[in-house]
Amino acid sequence: MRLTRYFLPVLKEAPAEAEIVSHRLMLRAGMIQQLAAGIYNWLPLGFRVLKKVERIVREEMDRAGAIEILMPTIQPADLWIESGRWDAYGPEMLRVLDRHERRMLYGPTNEENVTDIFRRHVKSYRQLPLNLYQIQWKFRDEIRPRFGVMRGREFLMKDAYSFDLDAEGARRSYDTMFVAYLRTFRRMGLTAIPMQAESGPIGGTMSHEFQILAKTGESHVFYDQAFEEIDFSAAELDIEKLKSLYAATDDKHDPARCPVPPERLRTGRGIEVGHIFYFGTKYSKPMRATVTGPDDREIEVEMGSYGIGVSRLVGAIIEAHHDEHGIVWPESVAPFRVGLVNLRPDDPSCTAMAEELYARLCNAGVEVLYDDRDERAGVKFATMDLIGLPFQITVGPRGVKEGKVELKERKSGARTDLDPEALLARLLA
Ligand code: 5CA
Repeated sequence: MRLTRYFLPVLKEAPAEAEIVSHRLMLRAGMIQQLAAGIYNWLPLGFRVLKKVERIVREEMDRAGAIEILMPTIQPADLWIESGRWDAYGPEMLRVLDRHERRMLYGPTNEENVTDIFRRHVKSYRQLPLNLYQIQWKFRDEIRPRFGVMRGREFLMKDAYSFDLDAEGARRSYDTMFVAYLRTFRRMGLTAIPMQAESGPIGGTMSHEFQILAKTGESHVFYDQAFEEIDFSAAELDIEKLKSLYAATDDKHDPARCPVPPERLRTGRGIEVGHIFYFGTKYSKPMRATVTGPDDREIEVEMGSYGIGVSRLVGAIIEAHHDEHGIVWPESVAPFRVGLVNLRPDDPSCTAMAEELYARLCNAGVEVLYDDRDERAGVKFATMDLIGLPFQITVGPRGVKEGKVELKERKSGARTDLDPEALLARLLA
Protein backbone atom coordinates (compact mmCIF):
# COMPACT_ATOMS: atom_id res chain seq x y z
CA MET A 1 0.00 0.00 0.00
CA ARG A 2 1.30 3.41 -1.00
CA LEU A 3 0.91 6.01 1.72
CA THR A 4 0.05 8.66 -0.89
CA ARG A 5 -2.99 6.54 -1.83
CA TYR A 6 -3.85 5.37 1.68
CA PHE A 7 -6.04 6.85 4.39
CA LEU A 8 -3.97 7.24 7.55
CA PRO A 9 -5.13 10.27 9.51
CA VAL A 10 -2.38 10.43 12.15
CA LEU A 11 -2.62 13.10 14.83
CA LYS A 12 0.34 15.10 16.15
CA GLU A 13 -1.18 15.64 19.57
CA ALA A 14 -2.97 13.12 21.71
CA PRO A 15 -6.56 14.27 22.27
CA ALA A 16 -7.09 15.38 25.87
CA GLU A 17 -9.88 12.89 26.53
CA ALA A 18 -7.57 9.87 26.16
CA GLU A 19 -6.50 8.77 29.63
CA ILE A 20 -4.52 5.63 28.88
CA VAL A 21 -1.69 4.93 26.49
CA SER A 22 -3.51 2.50 24.19
CA HIS A 23 -6.36 4.96 23.66
CA ARG A 24 -3.92 7.81 22.98
CA LEU A 25 -1.90 5.73 20.53
CA MET A 26 -4.95 4.37 18.70
CA LEU A 27 -6.21 7.91 18.15
CA ARG A 28 -2.80 9.28 17.22
CA ALA A 29 -2.07 6.43 14.81
CA GLY A 30 -5.38 7.04 13.05
CA MET A 31 -6.75 3.61 13.96
CA ILE A 32 -10.11 4.67 15.38
CA GLN A 33 -12.32 7.70 15.65
CA GLN A 34 -15.10 8.24 18.15
CA LEU A 35 -18.60 8.65 16.78
CA ALA A 36 -20.46 8.82 20.09
CA ALA A 37 -19.56 7.89 23.68
CA GLY A 38 -18.18 4.35 23.56
CA ILE A 39 -18.93 3.97 19.84
CA TYR A 40 -16.07 4.04 17.34
CA ASN A 41 -15.31 4.11 13.66
CA TRP A 42 -12.55 1.70 12.75
CA LEU A 43 -10.26 3.44 10.27
CA PRO A 44 -8.13 1.43 7.82
CA LEU A 45 -5.10 0.80 10.04
CA GLY A 46 -7.20 -0.12 13.07
CA PHE A 47 -9.50 -2.29 10.98
CA ARG A 48 -6.54 -4.32 9.68
CA VAL A 49 -5.46 -5.08 13.24
CA LEU A 50 -9.01 -5.93 14.30
CA LYS A 51 -9.22 -8.42 11.40
CA LYS A 52 -5.91 -10.03 12.39
CA VAL A 53 -7.00 -10.44 15.99
CA GLU A 54 -10.30 -11.85 14.77
CA ARG A 55 -8.49 -14.32 12.53
CA ILE A 56 -6.35 -15.70 15.35
CA VAL A 57 -9.42 -16.08 17.55
CA ARG A 58 -11.25 -17.86 14.72
CA GLU A 59 -8.35 -20.22 13.96
CA GLU A 60 -8.06 -21.27 17.59
CA MET A 61 -11.82 -21.75 17.98
CA ASP A 62 -11.88 -23.89 14.83
CA ARG A 63 -8.87 -25.85 16.05
CA ALA A 64 -10.71 -26.53 19.32
CA GLY A 65 -13.66 -27.97 17.39
CA ALA A 66 -16.08 -25.06 17.76
CA ILE A 67 -18.28 -24.28 14.72
CA GLU A 68 -18.80 -20.76 13.46
CA ILE A 69 -22.23 -19.24 12.90
CA LEU A 70 -23.53 -15.68 12.75
CA MET A 71 -26.49 -14.46 14.77
CA PRO A 72 -28.15 -11.06 14.34
CA THR A 73 -27.31 -8.06 16.50
CA ILE A 74 -31.02 -7.33 17.00
CA GLN A 75 -33.07 -9.87 18.93
CA PRO A 76 -36.75 -10.14 19.86
CA ALA A 77 -37.63 -9.62 23.54
CA ASP A 78 -39.65 -12.87 23.65
CA LEU A 79 -36.61 -15.10 24.00
CA TRP A 80 -35.33 -13.03 26.91
CA ILE A 81 -38.74 -13.09 28.58
CA GLU A 82 -38.61 -16.87 28.29
CA SER A 83 -35.20 -17.10 29.97
CA GLY A 84 -36.12 -14.55 32.63
CA ARG A 85 -33.41 -12.10 31.66
CA TRP A 86 -35.63 -9.44 30.07
CA ASP A 87 -36.36 -8.10 33.56
CA ALA A 88 -33.11 -9.22 35.16
CA TYR A 89 -30.66 -7.56 32.77
CA GLY A 90 -31.13 -3.91 33.70
CA PRO A 91 -30.27 -0.62 32.00
CA GLU A 92 -27.17 -1.96 30.23
CA MET A 93 -29.47 -3.55 27.68
CA LEU A 94 -30.44 -1.28 24.81
CA ARG A 95 -34.14 -1.87 24.20
CA VAL A 96 -35.91 -0.68 21.06
CA LEU A 97 -39.41 -0.79 19.61
CA ASP A 98 -39.96 -1.65 15.97
CA ARG A 99 -42.67 0.05 13.84
CA HIS A 100 -45.24 -2.48 15.06
CA GLU A 101 -44.35 -1.64 18.64
CA ARG A 102 -42.72 -5.02 19.11
CA ARG A 103 -40.03 -5.07 21.78
CA MET A 104 -36.54 -5.74 20.47
CA LEU A 105 -33.03 -5.38 21.86
CA TYR A 106 -29.50 -4.95 20.60
CA GLY A 107 -27.80 -8.10 21.88
CA PRO A 108 -25.40 -7.68 24.82
CA THR A 109 -24.78 -11.47 24.58
CA ASN A 110 -26.50 -14.41 22.87
CA GLU A 111 -27.29 -17.29 25.24
CA GLU A 112 -31.02 -17.15 24.49
CA ASN A 113 -30.60 -16.91 20.74
CA VAL A 114 -28.18 -19.83 20.50
CA THR A 115 -30.30 -21.97 22.84
CA ASP A 116 -33.24 -21.35 20.51
CA ILE A 117 -31.19 -22.50 17.51
CA PHE A 118 -30.14 -25.58 19.44
CA ARG A 119 -33.62 -26.61 20.62
CA ARG A 120 -35.09 -26.38 17.13
CA HIS A 121 -32.52 -28.64 15.53
CA VAL A 122 -30.82 -30.89 18.04
CA LYS A 123 -32.90 -33.75 19.36
CA SER A 124 -30.56 -36.59 20.25
CA TYR A 125 -27.63 -37.10 22.59
CA ARG A 126 -25.77 -38.47 19.55
CA GLN A 127 -25.46 -34.91 18.21
CA LEU A 128 -23.51 -33.85 21.31
CA PRO A 129 -21.11 -32.38 22.25
CA LEU A 130 -21.68 -29.24 20.23
CA ASN A 131 -19.99 -25.86 20.44
CA LEU A 132 -21.31 -22.99 18.30
CA TYR A 133 -19.56 -19.64 18.16
CA GLN A 134 -19.76 -16.31 16.42
CA ILE A 135 -17.76 -13.12 16.12
CA GLN A 136 -20.32 -10.35 16.25
CA TRP A 137 -20.91 -6.82 17.52
CA LYS A 138 -22.53 -6.40 20.91
CA PHE A 139 -24.05 -3.40 22.61
CA ARG A 140 -23.99 -2.71 26.34
CA ASP A 141 -25.09 0.69 27.53
CA GLU A 142 -22.17 0.92 29.94
CA ILE A 143 -22.60 3.61 32.58
CA ARG A 144 -18.98 4.73 32.07
CA PRO A 145 -17.66 3.92 28.64
CA ARG A 146 -13.97 4.83 28.68
CA PHE A 147 -10.44 4.01 27.61
CA GLY A 148 -11.42 3.89 23.95
CA VAL A 149 -12.20 0.41 22.69
CA MET A 150 -11.36 -1.12 26.07
CA ARG A 151 -14.73 -0.31 27.56
CA GLY A 152 -16.93 0.59 24.66
CA ARG A 153 -20.69 0.49 24.38
CA GLU A 154 -20.55 -1.18 20.97
CA PHE A 155 -17.77 -3.78 20.84
CA LEU A 156 -16.77 -6.88 18.94
CA MET A 157 -16.96 -10.12 20.87
CA LYS A 158 -16.26 -13.75 20.11
CA ASP A 159 -18.93 -15.71 21.92
CA ALA A 160 -19.01 -19.49 21.99
CA TYR A 161 -21.66 -21.73 23.53
CA SER A 162 -21.20 -25.37 24.45
CA PHE A 163 -23.89 -28.05 24.76
CA ASP A 164 -23.25 -31.34 26.54
CA LEU A 165 -25.24 -34.28 27.84
CA ASP A 166 -23.92 -34.14 31.40
CA ALA A 167 -21.77 -32.16 33.81
CA GLU A 168 -18.69 -34.22 33.08
CA GLY A 169 -18.95 -33.49 29.36
CA ALA A 170 -19.56 -29.82 30.08
CA ARG A 171 -16.39 -29.69 32.15
CA ARG A 172 -14.45 -31.21 29.26
CA SER A 173 -15.86 -28.55 26.92
CA TYR A 174 -14.91 -25.88 29.46
CA ASP A 175 -11.36 -27.20 29.69
CA THR A 176 -11.03 -27.31 25.90
CA MET A 177 -11.94 -23.61 25.74
CA PHE A 178 -9.60 -22.88 28.66
CA VAL A 179 -6.66 -24.30 26.69
CA ALA A 180 -7.76 -22.61 23.46
CA TYR A 181 -7.84 -19.25 25.26
CA LEU A 182 -4.28 -19.58 26.52
CA ARG A 183 -3.12 -20.39 22.99
CA THR A 184 -5.12 -17.56 21.48
CA PHE A 185 -3.70 -14.87 23.76
CA ARG A 186 -0.19 -16.25 23.50
CA ARG A 187 -0.31 -15.98 19.72
CA MET A 188 -0.97 -12.25 20.16
CA GLY A 189 2.04 -11.81 22.42
CA LEU A 190 -0.04 -11.66 25.58
CA THR A 191 0.26 -13.45 28.90
CA ALA A 192 -3.26 -13.88 30.22
CA ILE A 193 -3.65 -15.29 33.72
CA PRO A 194 -6.81 -17.36 34.25
CA MET A 195 -8.56 -16.21 37.42
CA GLN A 196 -11.57 -17.49 39.31
CA ALA A 197 -14.34 -14.98 38.81
CA GLU A 198 -17.95 -14.12 39.54
CA SER A 199 -20.35 -15.03 36.77
CA GLY A 200 -22.60 -11.95 37.10
CA PRO A 201 -25.59 -11.63 34.76
CA ILE A 202 -24.50 -14.61 32.65
CA GLY A 203 -24.98 -16.87 35.69
CA GLY A 204 -23.55 -20.22 36.71
CA THR A 205 -21.24 -21.89 39.17
CA MET A 206 -17.80 -22.00 37.57
CA SER A 207 -16.15 -19.09 35.83
CA HIS A 208 -12.67 -17.87 34.88
CA GLU A 209 -11.59 -14.48 33.63
CA PHE A 210 -8.42 -14.21 31.57
CA GLN A 211 -6.55 -11.14 32.76
CA ILE A 212 -3.58 -9.35 31.24
CA LEU A 213 -1.59 -7.67 33.98
CA ALA A 214 -1.35 -3.92 33.30
CA LYS A 215 -1.22 -0.86 35.51
CA THR A 216 -4.14 0.64 33.61
CA GLY A 217 -6.37 -2.41 34.03
CA GLU A 218 -9.85 -1.89 35.43
CA SER A 219 -9.97 -5.11 37.46
CA HIS A 220 -8.31 -5.53 40.83
CA VAL A 221 -6.69 -8.98 40.91
CA PHE A 222 -4.96 -11.32 43.37
CA TYR A 223 -2.67 -14.15 42.35
CA ASP A 224 -0.03 -16.59 43.56
CA GLN A 225 3.44 -15.32 42.74
CA ALA A 226 4.07 -18.76 41.21
CA PHE A 227 2.36 -17.40 38.07
CA GLU A 228 5.38 -15.16 37.56
CA GLU A 229 7.57 -18.24 37.20
CA ILE A 230 5.42 -19.94 34.58
CA ASP A 231 6.75 -19.90 31.05
CA PHE A 232 3.60 -19.05 29.12
CA SER A 233 5.51 -19.43 25.87
CA ALA A 234 6.26 -23.13 26.53
CA ALA A 235 5.00 -25.48 23.84
CA GLU A 236 2.84 -27.45 26.27
CA LEU A 237 1.25 -25.62 29.17
CA ASP A 238 0.38 -27.63 32.24
CA ILE A 239 -3.33 -26.83 32.50
CA GLU A 240 -3.90 -28.78 35.70
CA LYS A 241 -1.12 -26.83 37.37
CA LEU A 242 -2.45 -23.53 36.04
CA LYS A 243 -5.91 -24.32 37.33
CA SER A 244 -4.60 -25.39 40.72
CA LEU A 245 -2.72 -22.13 41.32
CA TYR A 246 -4.66 -19.44 43.09
CA ALA A 247 -5.75 -16.36 41.16
CA ALA A 248 -8.97 -14.43 41.63
CA THR A 249 -10.61 -11.14 40.78
CA ASP A 250 -11.54 -8.90 43.73
CA ASP A 251 -15.24 -9.80 43.68
CA LYS A 252 -14.29 -13.45 44.17
CA HIS A 253 -11.22 -13.03 46.39
CA ASP A 254 -11.84 -13.65 50.08
CA PRO A 255 -8.82 -12.88 52.31
CA ALA A 256 -10.19 -15.15 55.03
CA ARG A 257 -10.30 -18.12 52.65
CA CYS A 258 -7.34 -17.38 50.46
CA PRO A 259 -5.07 -20.45 50.38
CA VAL A 260 -1.96 -18.44 49.47
CA PRO A 261 0.18 -17.18 52.38
CA PRO A 262 0.42 -13.36 52.40
CA GLU A 263 4.09 -13.33 51.41
CA ARG A 264 3.31 -15.23 48.20
CA LEU A 265 0.15 -13.32 47.32
CA ARG A 266 0.53 -10.70 44.61
CA THR A 267 -2.00 -8.02 43.91
CA GLY A 268 -2.29 -5.80 40.88
CA ARG A 269 -4.53 -4.60 38.09
CA GLY A 270 -5.67 -6.54 35.08
CA ILE A 271 -7.43 -6.15 31.74
CA GLU A 272 -10.10 -8.80 31.26
CA VAL A 273 -9.72 -10.08 27.70
CA GLY A 274 -11.77 -13.23 28.06
CA HIS A 275 -14.36 -14.76 30.35
CA ILE A 276 -15.67 -18.31 30.41
CA PHE A 277 -18.70 -19.66 32.24
CA TYR A 278 -20.22 -23.00 33.13
CA PHE A 279 -23.88 -22.55 33.98
CA GLY A 280 -25.43 -25.99 33.58
CA THR A 281 -29.15 -25.80 32.78
CA LYS A 282 -29.73 -22.11 33.52
CA TYR A 283 -31.02 -21.53 29.97
CA SER A 284 -31.87 -25.06 28.81
CA LYS A 285 -34.37 -25.52 31.65
CA PRO A 286 -36.60 -22.44 31.14
CA MET A 287 -36.22 -22.65 27.35
CA ARG A 288 -36.75 -26.40 27.25
CA ALA A 289 -33.61 -27.29 25.30
CA THR A 290 -33.57 -31.04 25.73
CA VAL A 291 -32.28 -34.10 23.93
CA THR A 292 -33.25 -37.75 24.21
CA GLY A 293 -30.62 -39.68 26.10
CA PRO A 294 -29.43 -43.25 25.42
CA ASP A 295 -32.32 -44.56 27.55
CA ASP A 296 -34.91 -42.42 25.73
CA ARG A 297 -35.31 -40.01 28.63
CA GLU A 298 -35.51 -36.26 27.94
CA ILE A 299 -32.41 -34.54 29.27
CA GLU A 300 -31.87 -30.80 29.70
CA VAL A 301 -28.52 -29.98 28.14
CA GLU A 302 -25.58 -28.68 30.16
CA MET A 303 -24.25 -25.42 28.81
CA GLY A 304 -21.32 -23.05 29.08
CA SER A 305 -20.45 -19.81 27.34
CA TYR A 306 -17.08 -18.39 26.41
CA GLY A 307 -16.37 -14.77 25.53
CA ILE A 308 -13.35 -12.97 24.14
CA GLY A 309 -13.24 -9.19 23.79
CA VAL A 310 -11.97 -8.98 20.22
CA SER A 311 -12.03 -5.18 19.91
CA ARG A 312 -10.81 -4.77 23.52
CA LEU A 313 -7.83 -6.98 22.64
CA VAL A 314 -6.57 -4.39 20.15
CA GLY A 315 -6.22 -1.92 23.03
CA ALA A 316 -4.86 -4.56 25.42
CA ILE A 317 -2.14 -5.58 22.95
CA ILE A 318 -1.02 -1.95 22.72
CA GLU A 319 -0.99 -1.63 26.52
CA ALA A 320 1.44 -4.57 26.56
CA HIS A 321 3.47 -3.56 23.47
CA HIS A 322 4.52 0.07 23.14
CA ASP A 323 7.39 2.41 23.97
CA GLU A 324 7.84 6.19 24.18
CA HIS A 325 7.74 6.49 20.38
CA GLY A 326 4.58 4.55 19.74
CA ILE A 327 3.13 1.12 19.19
CA VAL A 328 5.36 -1.97 18.84
CA TRP A 329 3.12 -4.57 17.17
CA PRO A 330 3.78 -8.27 17.63
CA GLU A 331 4.15 -9.66 14.10
CA SER A 332 1.02 -11.80 14.36
CA VAL A 333 -1.32 -8.80 14.56
CA ALA A 334 0.67 -6.00 12.89
CA PRO A 335 -1.41 -4.07 10.31
CA PHE A 336 1.51 -4.38 7.85
CA ARG A 337 4.69 -6.35 8.38
CA VAL A 338 7.03 -3.86 6.74
CA GLY A 339 7.18 -0.08 6.47
CA LEU A 340 9.20 1.06 3.46
CA VAL A 341 10.45 4.65 3.64
CA ASN A 342 11.69 6.44 0.57
CA LEU A 343 13.60 9.39 2.04
CA ARG A 344 13.89 11.18 -1.31
CA PRO A 345 11.01 10.63 -3.74
CA ASP A 346 12.57 13.43 -5.83
CA ASP A 347 15.78 11.40 -6.33
CA PRO A 348 15.41 8.97 -9.27
CA SER A 349 17.91 6.43 -7.89
CA CYS A 350 16.16 6.32 -4.49
CA THR A 351 12.77 5.99 -6.10
CA ALA A 352 13.95 3.25 -8.48
CA MET A 353 15.33 1.27 -5.54
CA ALA A 354 12.23 1.82 -3.36
CA GLU A 355 9.87 0.89 -6.21
CA GLU A 356 11.79 -2.28 -6.92
CA LEU A 357 11.78 -3.35 -3.28
CA TYR A 358 8.10 -2.52 -2.99
CA ALA A 359 7.21 -4.57 -6.06
CA ARG A 360 9.28 -7.56 -5.02
CA LEU A 361 7.99 -7.60 -1.44
CA CYS A 362 4.39 -7.30 -2.62
CA ASN A 363 4.92 -10.09 -5.14
CA ALA A 364 6.28 -12.29 -2.37
CA GLY A 365 3.09 -11.70 -0.38
CA VAL A 366 4.61 -9.38 2.24
CA GLU A 367 2.27 -6.68 3.53
CA VAL A 368 4.11 -3.41 2.97
CA LEU A 369 3.16 0.16 3.76
CA TYR A 370 5.26 2.27 1.41
CA ASP A 371 5.89 5.86 2.49
CA ASP A 372 6.27 7.53 -0.89
CA ARG A 373 5.16 10.93 0.40
CA ASP A 374 7.01 14.12 -0.21
CA GLU A 375 7.65 14.77 3.51
CA ARG A 376 10.57 15.49 5.81
CA ALA A 377 12.58 12.46 6.96
CA GLY A 378 11.78 13.25 10.60
CA VAL A 379 8.05 13.12 9.94
CA LYS A 380 8.37 9.82 8.08
CA PHE A 381 10.40 8.17 10.83
CA ALA A 382 8.07 9.45 13.54
CA THR A 383 5.04 8.12 11.65
CA MET A 384 6.66 4.71 11.21
CA ASP A 385 7.60 4.48 14.89
CA LEU A 386 4.13 5.63 15.92
CA ILE A 387 2.29 3.00 13.88
CA GLY A 388 4.75 0.36 15.05
CA LEU A 389 5.25 -1.98 12.06
CA PRO A 390 7.71 -4.77 12.98
CA PHE A 391 10.25 -3.88 10.23
CA GLN A 392 11.22 -0.56 8.70
CA ILE A 393 13.26 -0.28 5.51
CA THR A 394 14.83 3.08 4.75
CA VAL A 395 15.99 3.98 1.26
CA GLY A 396 18.20 7.09 1.20
CA PRO A 397 20.69 8.65 -1.26
CA ARG A 398 23.84 7.80 0.68
CA GLY A 399 22.99 4.11 1.03
CA VAL A 400 21.71 3.76 -2.51
CA LYS A 401 25.05 5.02 -3.84
CA GLU A 402 26.68 2.04 -2.12
CA GLY A 403 23.87 -0.29 -3.15
CA LYS A 404 22.52 -0.53 0.43
CA VAL A 405 19.31 0.09 2.33
CA GLU A 406 18.73 0.10 6.07
CA LEU A 407 16.61 -2.44 7.90
CA LYS A 408 15.40 -1.50 11.36
CA GLU A 409 13.63 -3.83 13.72
CA ARG A 410 11.01 -1.77 15.54
CA LYS A 411 11.13 -3.79 18.74
CA SER A 412 14.86 -3.76 19.44
CA GLY A 413 15.73 -0.70 17.40
CA ALA A 414 18.57 -2.72 15.82
CA ARG A 415 19.63 -1.35 12.43
CA THR A 416 21.53 -3.16 9.67
CA ASP A 417 22.69 -1.94 6.27
CA LEU A 418 22.00 -4.58 3.66
CA ASP A 419 22.05 -4.90 -0.08
CA PRO A 420 18.58 -5.49 -1.55
CA GLU A 421 19.10 -9.22 -2.16
CA ALA A 422 20.24 -9.84 1.42
CA LEU A 423 17.34 -7.74 2.68
CA LEU A 424 14.78 -9.73 0.70
CA ALA A 425 16.35 -13.00 1.77
CA ARG A 426 16.11 -11.92 5.39
CA LEU A 427 12.48 -10.75 5.21
CA LEU A 428 11.32 -13.74 3.17
CA ALA A 429 13.16 -16.34 5.26
N1 5CA B 1 -21.93 -14.51 27.20
C1 5CA B 1 -20.68 -14.40 27.90
C2 5CA B 1 -19.60 -15.16 27.23
S1 5CA B 1 -19.89 -15.52 25.57
C3 5CA B 1 -20.30 -12.94 28.05
O1 5CA B 1 -20.98 -12.07 27.59
N2 5CA B 1 -19.20 -12.71 28.77
S2 5CA B 1 -18.62 -11.29 29.18
O2 5CA B 1 -19.66 -10.43 29.64
O3 5CA B 1 -17.59 -11.54 30.14
O4 5CA B 1 -17.98 -10.64 27.92
C4 5CA B 1 -16.96 -11.33 27.22
C5 5CA B 1 -15.77 -10.42 26.95
O5 5CA B 1 -16.17 -9.30 26.20
C6 5CA B 1 -15.12 -9.86 28.19
O6 5CA B 1 -14.20 -10.76 28.76
C7 5CA B 1 -14.43 -8.62 27.65
O7 5CA B 1 -13.15 -8.96 27.13
C8 5CA B 1 -15.34 -8.20 26.52
N3 5CA B 1 -16.16 -7.05 26.92
C9 5CA B 1 -17.18 -7.02 27.80
N4 5CA B 1 -17.68 -5.79 27.92
C10 5CA B 1 -16.97 -4.99 27.08
C11 5CA B 1 -17.01 -3.61 26.74
N5 5CA B 1 -17.91 -2.79 27.28
N6 5CA B 1 -16.12 -3.13 25.83
C12 5CA B 1 -15.22 -3.96 25.26
N7 5CA B 1 -15.14 -5.28 25.53
C13 5CA B 1 -16.00 -5.79 26.44
